[in-house]
Amino acid sequence: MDKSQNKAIKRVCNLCEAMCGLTFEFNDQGSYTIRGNKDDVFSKGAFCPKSQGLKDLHEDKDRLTHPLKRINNEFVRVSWDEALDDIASRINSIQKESGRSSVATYIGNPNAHNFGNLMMLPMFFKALRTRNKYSATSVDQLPHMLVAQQMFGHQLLLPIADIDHTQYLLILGANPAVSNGSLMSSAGLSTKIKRLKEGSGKVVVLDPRYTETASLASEHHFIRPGTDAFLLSAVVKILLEKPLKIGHVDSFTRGLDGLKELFADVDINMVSSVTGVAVSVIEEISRDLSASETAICYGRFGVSTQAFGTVCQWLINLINILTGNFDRQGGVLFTKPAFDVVSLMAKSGSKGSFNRHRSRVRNLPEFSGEYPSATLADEILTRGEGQVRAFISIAGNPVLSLPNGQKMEKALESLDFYVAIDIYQNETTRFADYILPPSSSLEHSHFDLVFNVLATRDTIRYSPAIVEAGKDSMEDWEILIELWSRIGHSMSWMQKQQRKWTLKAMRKFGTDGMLDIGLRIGPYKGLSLRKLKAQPDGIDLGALKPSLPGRLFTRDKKINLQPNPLLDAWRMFRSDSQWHKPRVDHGEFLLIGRRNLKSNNSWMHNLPSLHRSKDQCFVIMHKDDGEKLALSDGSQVRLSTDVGSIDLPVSLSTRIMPGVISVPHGWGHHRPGTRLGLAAQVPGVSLNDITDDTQIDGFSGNAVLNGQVVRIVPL
Ligand SMILES: Nc1nc2c(c(=O)[nH]1)N[C@H]1C(S)=C(S)[C@@H](COP(=O)(O)OP(=O)(O)OC[C@H]3O[C@@H](n4cnc5c(=O)[nH]c(N)nc54)[C@H](O)[C@@H]3O)O[C@H]1N2
Ligand SMILES: Nc1nc2c(c(=O)[nH]1)N[C@H]1C(S)=C(S)[C@@H](COP(=O)(O)OP(=O)(O)OC[C@H]3O[C@@H](n4cnc5c(=O)[nH]c(N)nc54)[C@H](O)[C@@H]3O)O[C@H]1N2
Ligand code: SF4
Ligand SMILES: [Mo]
Repeated sequence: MDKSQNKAIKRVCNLCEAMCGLTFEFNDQGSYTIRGNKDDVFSKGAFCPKSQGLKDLHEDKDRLTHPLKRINNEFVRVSWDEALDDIASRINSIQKESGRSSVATYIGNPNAHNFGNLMMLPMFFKALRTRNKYSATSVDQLPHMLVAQQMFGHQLLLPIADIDHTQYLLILGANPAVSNGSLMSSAGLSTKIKRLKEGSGKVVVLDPRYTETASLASEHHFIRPGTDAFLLSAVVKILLEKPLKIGHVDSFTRGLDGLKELFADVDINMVSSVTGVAVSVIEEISRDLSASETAICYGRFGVSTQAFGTVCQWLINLINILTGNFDRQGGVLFTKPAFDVVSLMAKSGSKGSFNRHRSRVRNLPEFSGEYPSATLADEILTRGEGQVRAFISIAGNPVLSLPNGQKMEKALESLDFYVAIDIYQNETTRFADYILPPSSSLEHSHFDLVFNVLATRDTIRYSPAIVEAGKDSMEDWEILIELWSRIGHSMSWMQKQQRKWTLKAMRKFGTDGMLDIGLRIGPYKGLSLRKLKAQPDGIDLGALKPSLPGRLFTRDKKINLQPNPLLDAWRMFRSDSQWHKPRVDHGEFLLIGRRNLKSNNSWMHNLPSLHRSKDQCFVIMHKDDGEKLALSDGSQVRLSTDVGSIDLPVSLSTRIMPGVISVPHGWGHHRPGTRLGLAAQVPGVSLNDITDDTQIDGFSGNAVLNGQVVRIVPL
């Protein structure tokens, strides 16, 4: 099909969680422009500058288009068959020699936006049968998922903020005006926040920096990094001291007894001195949360990637339940997605698991079959039985994304065998023996399996390909299935036959076939891919509605307010006495991160349309702190930790809490062996060269990326 004949193709952007509907308008020459689709049932025309990167990404000369094999330290082009056969035989022989778990895998963030991979990965892992699985989950939202699994019975059953209908929104550790929202898919969030404030509603932001979101809100208060668990426990204590109005959730909630006693000795004055938030503010927030007609407590990345991230997410759920805002319009609710992957996972026994086994080197708990990524390098570098010898990364850039990236580099260098499925030869994949590049996302159809589960409104949209796929190209999932069909040992004749049939069926029906089945067996009767395709602007399935207790996946169909593991996390938090008086000496600062609207984690810095903006990689420091260190705007400083040091310029500001510095991650692309022409010219260094991998949420193992102590000296 020659797509250039079409005037316009509608497609959902796959770059972030906001799922904006876009229109690709073609001219007679077959070139196209990208704009927001006003008729889109979900996003109604909202979009951001990153959308322009879709075209750049497709046209990027540095984007790999055929398999590469390392021979004598040079990457050379090889055929798909040669690569796939050799990789499978190497993996098979390493597993045979050193055991299944001697091969590790790492799944990066773009997989969450990739329908084919989400469908294929469980099968792939089943064939690989390694315990050494890692992903970006444990440097991000692991606490959300762990808490959901413990309280609601399913790792993906996350309560979603009904931002379209609420009166009061408390935001902690999130900057949706830049990130466009996370675990709250909703296009045009800045407008929604502004509208809420300008109407009768109220938006309060607690953040160590006066962020872009804070500037849209009714109120902003600085909070000391890493101390949200204190603040949230004070709010819970205050709520429990008043008569509760839990609403209909009361009849299917377990564990209300004894909750008040658990929080009885939380000292609000102490909380105020630890967090830096005034007692009156803590009281007002508590009052507003319980007195507003509808209210939401929403805490995201900044509160999950801290020392007590699991406690934070548990307390946030408690707050929404105790204020009567759970499973209620204007509060938080569960979605009813047309492709109900939540129920399908439950049927296949994937509701989530915790602590069934522990990692070899640091004895960290597994979650849903994965170990915390902060210990991936340890498992590769630490000798002994069970050491990882081979590695497969799928759309991940652990060198720039995991704490202690330099240790990760050493680990990758030491491997016997490494295969990367990735579109770039970048900081991580340059160490690979093979890089297998998938086709560009515009070359195939797209469907959001995960983010429809996390959206603030139930809708469904199908995204066709925009351009014709290259002749010799393979989609991500096709690479996976070809590898899958080649790996594994001692299969029975029957198993081999089953694999052959599955391979044949998958090749024939593809991702669209899988999508069609998912829709047909989903909760909306009569839906099919054919019907969906007939609606290029999507189908609106309505606002979020109460769904409990039916939607719960706990055995007793009750919400568990006090699951034992979360009580353990709570006790760990309460007994960490050293932490009650965090010490920051002269010249030391608490580190927080920062995202930029024209960037996405570590991998969109090679795109001309996003590249034109100014240098984004600098330190933001409070003016008074800068003066104490005799710094002025633009001064170079050295940031160091026990792990390493980096040099960056500072920007002095009053829009950050004194004693705190903010640095973005995902920069530093000029390393030898990368092929990122534009990105390599951008100034910047990798923040994760100094973040300490031993600092984790002691309960879940999630990385601490906010609140680490950094020493600063002027250069
Ligand atoms: N200090 C600090 N560290 C952080 C964060 C932070 O805020 N501060 N944020 C954390 C968060 S939230 C996350 S999610 C992680 C992300 O961590 P990762 O997922 O490891 O890293 P990304 O930067 O998303 O890199 C994505 C990789 O996928 C490749 N890629 C892009 N599209 C495709 C595709 O379609 N197919 C394939 N096969 N490859 C593709 C890119 O080239 C790149 O190598 O980083 C975390 N690390
Ligand atoms: N433009 C752009 N959009 C993105 C991404 C990107 O890199 N660029 N990445 C995507 C990904 S993978 C994710 S996970 C989402 C994340 O999206 P969000 O969850 O919105 O996270 P961030 O934008 O990192 O904002 C985190 C906020 O937490 C604050 N913070 C840091 N430490 C603390 C603390 O201890 N307490 C409190 N209360 N606040 C703290 C930071 O100052 C920051 O403002 O964004 C996604 N969208
Ligand atoms: S907000 Fe996210 S989904 Fe929307 S256009 Fe920007 S990158 Fe794409
Ligand atoms: Mo993320």
